[in-house]
Amino acid sequence: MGNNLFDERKAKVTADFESLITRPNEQLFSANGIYNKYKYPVITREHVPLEWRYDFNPNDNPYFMERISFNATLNAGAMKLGDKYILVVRTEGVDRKSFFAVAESPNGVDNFRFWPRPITLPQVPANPDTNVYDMRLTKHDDGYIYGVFCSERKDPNAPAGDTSSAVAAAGIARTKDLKTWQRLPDLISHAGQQRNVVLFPHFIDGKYAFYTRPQDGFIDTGSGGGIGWGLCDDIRRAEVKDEFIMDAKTYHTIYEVKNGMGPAPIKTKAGWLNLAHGVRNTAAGLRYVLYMFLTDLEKPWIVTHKPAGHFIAPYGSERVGDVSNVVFSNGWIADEDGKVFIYYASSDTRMHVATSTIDQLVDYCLNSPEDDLYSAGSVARINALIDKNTTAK
Ligand code: M1P
Repeated sequence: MGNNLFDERKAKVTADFESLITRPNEQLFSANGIYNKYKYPVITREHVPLEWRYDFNPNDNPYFMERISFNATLNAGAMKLGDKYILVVRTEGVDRKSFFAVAESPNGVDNFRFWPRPITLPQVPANPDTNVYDMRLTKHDDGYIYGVFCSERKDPNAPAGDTSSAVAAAGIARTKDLKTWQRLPDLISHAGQQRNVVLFPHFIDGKYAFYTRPQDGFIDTGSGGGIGWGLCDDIRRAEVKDEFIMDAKTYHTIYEVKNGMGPAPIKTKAGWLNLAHGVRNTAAGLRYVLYMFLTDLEKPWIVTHKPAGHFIAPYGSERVGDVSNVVFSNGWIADEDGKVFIYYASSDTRMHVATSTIDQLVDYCLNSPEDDLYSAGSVARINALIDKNTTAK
């Protein structure tokens, strides 16, 4: 016997889902001319496949209700696989656990569809992850695709009754096809904790190179002073014995409280393009923005050009979400023709894309004034531009 409620709801939910997934995106005009944003987010919690959410058996689920619900899709790693634009999405359930799931698009700006199953990530024996998130993907010289991510576990030294203290470590897994993953031991470093760790794509003096973010505690970086750099001999037992700060957190900047590397950098003739996040404190809480800088081609740990202030910030509807006033990026894709797809999450809730080109981003880094850390310097830079424009007339 048919079940009208089940059939009607299933038909409507399926039709709404397909129309969302296949909705064309629209590039918006860019007043800044540096990148273009798009009208719609590229992946939201509504993009999570229906098979992961509903029991399709009318006898077991006569009301066609969600059995497993999702809270957010955010902080995705990105890469090109063949001609597909791939995101490895931090997918978070309403149970607050996040995991990784691959979604692909034919054009990088819309029609993202998840692969049939989430990634089954092998565990480190005897030390399972409580939560995993923010995977950075690196195609390395050694032939593997690496995913370096945050593995969070309860702090074993937390006092009795403290049920929130946690420890963050850099988890490492590798694959050749994004389907089957080999888990390696977590990165060992001599900082208390690590998050926002990124593997550089090339060997440096025969060693693996990591961007790190040493931190004293789970939230506070404390004496961990910024984005670090360190080498390791063997990725199968990764240990960074020495790390130094290559991009420091700095008083009265957009990275005053902390910062962290975004995706693995993009190689250009002018140097390596880097995208990072910076955090400052406000009366309304922490504000996370994205900033860019160039590093030396031969010595990618040396910053050569760094525009002042943020590159992308949470504005308008992006400002509101699960953790408001946040933009965060750990994935971008550079196409062969020089087009760049910057994937970023807003307010820890949904994924967006902004597009630009390598030429534009290099121009932005080379020709935008640096922060000289004083208001008077900012005024002097504005006056210099006005003088130039006045003389030009
Ligand atoms: O909630 C904002 C971001 O907070 C963390 O970033 P950081 O380590 O720099 O503070 C991360 O947990 C990130 O996932 C999150 O988006």
